[in-house]
Amino acid sequence: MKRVSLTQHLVEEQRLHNSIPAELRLLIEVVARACKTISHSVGKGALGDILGSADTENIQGEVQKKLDVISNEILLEANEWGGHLAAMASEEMESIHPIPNRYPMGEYMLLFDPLDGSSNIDVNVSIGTIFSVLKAPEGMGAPTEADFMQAGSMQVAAGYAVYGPQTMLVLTTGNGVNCFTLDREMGSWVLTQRHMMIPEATKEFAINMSNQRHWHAPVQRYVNELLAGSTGPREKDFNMRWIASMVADVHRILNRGGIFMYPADTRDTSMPGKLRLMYEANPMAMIVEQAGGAATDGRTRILDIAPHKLHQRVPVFLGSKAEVALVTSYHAEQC
Ligand code: P6P
Repeated sequence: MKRVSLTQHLVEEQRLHNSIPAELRLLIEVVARACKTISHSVGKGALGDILGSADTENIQGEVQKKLDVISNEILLEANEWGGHLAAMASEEMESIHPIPNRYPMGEYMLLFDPLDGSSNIDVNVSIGTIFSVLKAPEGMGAPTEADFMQAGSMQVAAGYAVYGPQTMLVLTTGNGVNCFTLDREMGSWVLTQRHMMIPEATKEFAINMSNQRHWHAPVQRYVNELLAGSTGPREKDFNMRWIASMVADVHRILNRGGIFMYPADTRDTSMPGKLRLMYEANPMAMIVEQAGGAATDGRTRILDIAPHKLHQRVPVFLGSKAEVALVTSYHAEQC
C-alpha cells in the first residue's frame, strides 16, 4: 500500500466528502500528535518514573495512576492554544475545561478518556486514549456542562489510540473507519487499514464473567447460551476474551468481530454499568456503527441516548450486529 499520512488522508477525505473543515483537521492532527506523546510516555514504563499511583482520586472516586494525570495534561496542553476548541471535558476532571481567555475560542468541543484501562498500565497490558468531538452550540457564550449534553449522534468525529505492540490510531469522521499505525522512526501516523468493517457474525464474546451472579436475566440468558456452545440453542462453540481495556477489546472486535458487554447489574441500580456515556460509549459506538456494527445499552441505540450528566454511566453492548441485536431482543422480551 502506498504510504498515506494522516494529514494526506484528512485532506483527501475533505476533498471527497467535505466533512473535515480545516479547524476539524487541525483538531484531529493535534489530538493525534498528543497520542504520540502519550505513547512515548507509556512506552517508558519503569524507566520513566511514570508507573504506579498518583496518590490522587478522580471524579469517579478512582485512584489515579501517574500516567492518567500525565496523559490528561498532555491532551489539555496540546489542545488549548490552537483556536479550534471552545472547551474540553475529561474522565479525569470533575468539570469542563474552558479554553483559557488568553487563547482564541473555536467551534469544537473535545471529550476524552486520556488513558483508558489504566489498571493495566503497571502490568504492561495494552491501554488507550478515547476521544469524541462535538460542535459547540450556535451562539454559545461561555461554555457550560449543558453545552456538552448532546446525543452521540451529534459527534462529528471519534477515535481512539491503542498503545499495544504497535501504537495505532483508529478514526472516523462519519465516512467509515480508518486505522493508522505509528511509524516510530519517522514519528508519523501511516494509513494501514482503510474502511474497517466488523464481521456481522462472530464466535467471540467479551465480558467480565466474575460479575455473572449479579447480571439481570437477559444477560444471564444470552451468555449462558454462548457458554452452552454447540450443545445449546446457538449450535456453535464460542470463545471468550476480556482484556479489561475497552480500547483493546474494541480493537480486536473491529478486526475480527465479537461482542463487548459491560451490563448494568443488581449491585447498584444508581450505577447503570461502569462505562461512561460521553467519552467512552459514545465515541466507541460511532466507530462501531461506522464499521457496520451496532451499539446499544441493552434497549436503546447508544448514539440516541440524551445525556443529562457529563460523567453519567451507561450499560454497553457493542460489536457484531447480529449478536448485539440478539442480546438487545432478550432485553425487549423481558418487559
Ligand atoms: P473490570 C478500564 O478500567 C475500563 O473502564 C474499561 O476499559 C474496561 O473495559 C473495564 O473498565 C474493565 O472493567 O470491571 O473488568 O475491571
